[in-house]
Amino acid sequence: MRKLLLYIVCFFALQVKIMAQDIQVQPTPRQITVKGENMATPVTFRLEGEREANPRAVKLLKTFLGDRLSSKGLPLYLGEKGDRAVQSRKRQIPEQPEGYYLEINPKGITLAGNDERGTYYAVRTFMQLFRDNHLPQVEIRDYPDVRFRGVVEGFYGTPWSHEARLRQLRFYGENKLNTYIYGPKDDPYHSSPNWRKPYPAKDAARIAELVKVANENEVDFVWAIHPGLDIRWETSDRDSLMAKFEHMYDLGVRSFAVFFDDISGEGAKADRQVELLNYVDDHFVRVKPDVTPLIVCPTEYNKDWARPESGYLATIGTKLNPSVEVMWTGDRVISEITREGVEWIREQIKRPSYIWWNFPVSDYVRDHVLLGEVYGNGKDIAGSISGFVANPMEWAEASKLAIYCVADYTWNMQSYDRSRSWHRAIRAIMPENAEAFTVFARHNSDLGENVHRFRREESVEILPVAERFMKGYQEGRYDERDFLALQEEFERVAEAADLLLVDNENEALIEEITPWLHQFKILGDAGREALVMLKAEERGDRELFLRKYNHVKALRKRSYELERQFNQNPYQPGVKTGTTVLQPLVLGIFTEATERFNRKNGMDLPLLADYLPCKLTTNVPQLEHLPLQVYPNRVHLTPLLEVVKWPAGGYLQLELDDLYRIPGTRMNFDVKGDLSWGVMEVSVDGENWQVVTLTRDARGRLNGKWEDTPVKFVRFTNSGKDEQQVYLREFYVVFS
Ligand code: LTM
Repeated sequence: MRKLLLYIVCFFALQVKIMAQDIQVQPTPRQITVKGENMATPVTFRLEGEREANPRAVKLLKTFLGDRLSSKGLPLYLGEKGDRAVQSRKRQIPEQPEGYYLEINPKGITLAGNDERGTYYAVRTFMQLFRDNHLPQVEIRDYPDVRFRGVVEGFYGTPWSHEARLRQLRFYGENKLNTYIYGPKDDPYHSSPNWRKPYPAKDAARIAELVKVANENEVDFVWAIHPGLDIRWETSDRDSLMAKFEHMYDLGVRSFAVFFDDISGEGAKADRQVELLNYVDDHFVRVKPDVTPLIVCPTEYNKDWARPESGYLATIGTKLNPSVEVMWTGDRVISEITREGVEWIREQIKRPSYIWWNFPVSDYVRDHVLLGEVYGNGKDIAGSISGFVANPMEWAEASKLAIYCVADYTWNMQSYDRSRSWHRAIRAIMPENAEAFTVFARHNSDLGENVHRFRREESVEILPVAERFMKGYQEGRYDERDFLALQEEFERVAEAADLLLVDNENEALIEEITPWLHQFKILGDAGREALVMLKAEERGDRELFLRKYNHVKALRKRSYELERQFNQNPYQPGVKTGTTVLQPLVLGIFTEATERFNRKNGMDLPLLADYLPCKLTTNVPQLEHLPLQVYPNRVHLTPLLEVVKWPAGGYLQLELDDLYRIPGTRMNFDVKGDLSWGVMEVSVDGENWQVVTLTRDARGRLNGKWEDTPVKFVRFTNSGKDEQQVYLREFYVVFS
């Protein structure tokens, strides 16, 4: 008998577990208990508590249930702790900010928040559970790990459009993100030159609309100002900032931030910043009862840049009003956030940090799209931070993939599963074409070489096959199954590109990634054709080999043309896809097959090798790994967005592949004052150097040329005694 009982208990436990696995709520709830079988949704619901409950939660629920709401039907109790409608469930509601309790059973439904936002989130969860006209019998107790969760639109480049922002705010509501910080670097009214001025009427009306939609979605719209590039520590500038905040307040904004990132000189002084911030906090933020705590992004915003000797962070820690939130990007500008790192900064600033996570931002690798999994951040940092906002790509829709995962991670860190979350995100963003989008996204996740040395995994499933195959092929024996797997993968790549290019379920997303889809299609085709080349060469089919050889070369040319046609931003123009695994694989197969063909047939067909006629060496730490853009007779350094700290003796050297005349060089450090600290030199052998005379034009750019004798090396050195803080806006060399 006891055995039988045990079987019965186990059977039901298993059922409950199976059902629990079917239940998908985003972000992953803290505690779900399945109480019984799914029930058919009742025809009507009777809403109790409408008058006391959070009006936004009421509105959302009413819109969702529509005609199903009636004066009869299954009772649905809605409200916050303390409201009459949810009185009987008072003790079940988690006593946590934004926490909620949800219960569904045949007798009734309870959606009870610990506060207004908690009720709103209970409704959001209820909406997700309501699937295929069924509701699970469950009890959920839930609350977030991180107090402020969301997005900081803080990148360089084209700011998001108004429509994109509206879509984002709705997306945040759906995913229980509560913060959107408005701080696009290239909005002149957020930063210089116009931060002192009010927005023109049209822009102001748009911001007012964003605030309204943010409120409807229980998102705090935080408006940030970036005054440090040209601020003067005078009363007039302080008054301008206060007036600007008042103007934003009149538009409905109730949350504010001041950013002092990426500046140098006068604006970067900690004492002055703190004086201003405390003034704003004392005379604006804290005198308005409906304004939330001020947020600041300091100038030393990551550990790599923190200099104890400057006393900067110590000043912030000891003198800044304790209620002001301080942002932090981690151990580096772009880095994974660790427990050790957040504990370290907490010590310095005497408060938990508010994480500004620089992912999936791509403003320093603009030829890539970053669609990979969200991983690397500690699952044990929740207690040591006050907020966590992600800095996205200029591509708003494409950024939703990472934002979805950030919502999941910041809500419930311990349960966060990077792969599960990413797959769910894909289905949420592109349900009909999820498979094709998965193929595209898994080959578009790494950033390539970049100054921040931040890399992401890419093409992980196919990587071992690709490596094994190439090794085998080069050694003369590969596994046919690997060949077929690669063939299949390239086919999927080409198919995915085609399917997505005609997709119309998420047009905004497809529009953003279209250049990369075209490039992806070329990659898939080139991969398939390279494999045919390989087989043709093995069989000794000269004709087929040559046909495919020419086709791959033509595809390569088209890819190059695409690079020059789309995404022509001034930083990293072009369109790169599959750069970490698939592109090198195609190149490897093509090269090996062609070399074999040449050997067997006594021919000299050219290879495709990526040829870079220029090499960069430097001892300026921030300039290491700086990608070069090489054109037929010109090489550009990729501009840097942050301030470059150029030490005394620091040099930057370009080595060309041969001797050339240098009809022009240009450097723009965006420095108004003295530039005599820098010297440009050229050399034939890298040992004996000659100084190039530089002339300064009206815009402060340094121009030079060396046409006397051909040279191979060009270098620029800080020959002074002091470190220089400059921007690397432009640096190019023309050679002929
Ligand atoms: O990260 C911060 C605080 N500031 C800037 C961002 O505006 C920029 O988007 C990222 C990525 O390039 N790097 C920064 O330094």
